[in-house]
Amino acid sequence: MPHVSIIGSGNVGANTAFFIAEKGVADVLLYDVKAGFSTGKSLDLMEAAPVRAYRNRISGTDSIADLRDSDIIVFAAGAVRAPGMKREDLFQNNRELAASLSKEVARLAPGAKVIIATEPVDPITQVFLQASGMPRERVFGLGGCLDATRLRYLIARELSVSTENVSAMVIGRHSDAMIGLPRYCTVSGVPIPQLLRRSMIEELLAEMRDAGSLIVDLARRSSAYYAPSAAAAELVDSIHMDLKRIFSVSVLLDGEYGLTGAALSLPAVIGKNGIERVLQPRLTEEEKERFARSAAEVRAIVEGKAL
Ligand code: 2OP
Repeated sequence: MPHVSIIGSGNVGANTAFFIAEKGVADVLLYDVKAGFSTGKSLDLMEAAPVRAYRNRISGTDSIADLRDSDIIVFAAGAVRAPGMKREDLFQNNRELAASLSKEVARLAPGAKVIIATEPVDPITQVFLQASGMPRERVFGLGGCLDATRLRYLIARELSVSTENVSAMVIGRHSDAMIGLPRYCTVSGVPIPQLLRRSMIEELLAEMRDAGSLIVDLARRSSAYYAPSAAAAELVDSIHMDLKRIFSVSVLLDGEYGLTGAALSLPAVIGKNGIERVLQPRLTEEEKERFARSAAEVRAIVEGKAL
């Protein structure tokens, strides 16, 4: 039976396991370098099973060798932001970890589909790909789909409608430069520019952009993890069940909009093979310029050049 493993049993890792189990998708193995951490977390999660009625097993290990032949791996290891930090401030800290663990993943589970949740997600996705030698279809990051779930909530809140009727599209960097595409955001099929004033749309886009930082500032001790975990669990579900749902994920560009060599979010069909197709929504010239600028920024971060 194909299995799902999570590297890093902190808030994002453990909650992703919880959401996967609650949805009844698959058994989950948690791994963390901190001795006993994953076993402790998995015990806590399993002791909730009788009440929450999930039937999947969540287990924990201190041995990375147990990840052998995993079918899906969520990479959630590394430092998270403290108040006042930008996501890119984490790059120096998290790049070595991602590079070394990616080699272990390539050795133990060369056929795995890997979802990167570690920040800054676009450069870390790229580092993981380069160090592991795995193909872009099987290593991609949690970017635009997290931003889109936030925007869906904000649009629904503003219009007093169910979030279920709202869809949203956000592409580009998972950073202050993220690109929301209002004309591709709909409420029951109706594009939001027909429902909200331009100034209100701008306000909602700014709220989405600042959501991650606001949560760190308010909570003081941890960055967001419920929405990131929920988005990661949806990706696992779409891969495991071969649903071919469309999510905006951070993918290494290979000619999209004439660009290569940087990971940025674009909508993609996610199924049992990972990314099965990358979609290229029609962009305005201004959006294309912003997207190209973001690609250059991600390249500069990965190459260690100052922005
Ligand atoms: C966010 O909250 C975790 O940086 C991530 O957007």
